[in-house]
Amino acid sequence: MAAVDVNGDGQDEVLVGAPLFFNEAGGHHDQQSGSSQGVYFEEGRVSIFTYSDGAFEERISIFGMENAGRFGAAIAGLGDLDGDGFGDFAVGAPFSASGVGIVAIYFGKSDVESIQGKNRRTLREKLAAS
Ligand SMILES: [Ca+2]
Ligand SMILES: [Ca+2]
Repeated sequence: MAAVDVNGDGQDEVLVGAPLFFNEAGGHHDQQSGSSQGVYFEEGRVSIFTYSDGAFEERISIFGMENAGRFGAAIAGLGDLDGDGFGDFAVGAPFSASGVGIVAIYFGKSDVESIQGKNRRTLREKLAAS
């Protein structure tokens, strides 16, 4: 869990990781088995909540895209890494990439719903080399 102002409005959003979150594979394809039928796809999830008027609202969930990678096991705010005024954050998936682990970096946006995988960079290669 982490608090990051991802949309730059001066109020922190709350990021909640659910590394054991699973789908009964429907929208996602299991790269390891090559199958997407009848398997539980344990991909992990990070949800971003905004807070206003005394209530939290879930705005978007980001999924790990890899079975049993434990995406969301760690979340860390990075400040404003790229200097665009929106808070950025890193999500760890310690069992992704055949157990090597990846760190995915996401960049904040004014529109919280637009924070997605295309927006992400991974540190997989650097971690694998260390
Ligand atoms: Ca905010
Ligand atoms: Ca930023």
